Amino acid sequence: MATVNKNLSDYNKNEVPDAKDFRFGIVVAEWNENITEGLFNGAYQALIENQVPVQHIIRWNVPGSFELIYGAKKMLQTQNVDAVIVIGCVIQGETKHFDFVCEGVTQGIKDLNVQTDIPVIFCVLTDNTMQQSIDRSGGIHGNKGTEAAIAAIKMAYIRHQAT
Ligand code: DLZ
Repeated sequence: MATVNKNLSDYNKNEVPDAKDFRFGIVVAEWNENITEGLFNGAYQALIENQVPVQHIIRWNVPGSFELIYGAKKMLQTQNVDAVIVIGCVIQGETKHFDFVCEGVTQGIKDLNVQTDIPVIFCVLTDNTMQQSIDRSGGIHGNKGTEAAIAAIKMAYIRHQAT
């Protein structure tokens, strides 16, 4: 059961604010779909378990992690959301492409957080192997999508409190 904080000074990292009135966007990259679907399921379930109504969750797909920047930007511009979660998975290959995609998406999402008033939560795995990603998308190391959803609820709460 979510615990409701009364104001920002009461903020406690172990408490999840009441999320039933918040709206969330989730942008999901199709590259490494087996991983990003696991991350999405973790995030979606965590939102539902924290009383977010199904109709308050909007999902959009984009081709790859690099497109998460544009997808999140358009989501912020066109949808009534309190936070956006971007979900992707970049796995190290033989070329430098990994570095450029990781750098690009990280900086792009950082820029959105600086430039706009709606928090964008970064749920992009940047792993050396597919196994590492499997382990973090519902495997032995948990689900980073779940953690991203809790972060999104906390940031939506902070946005509304700190006005
Ligand atoms: C091209 C590419 C490669 C090689 N690897 C990945 C990856 O591991 N994860 C991912 O999400 N996307 C990858 N992409 C696609 C890029 O993110 C992007 O979709 C293309 O460069 C087109 O802009």
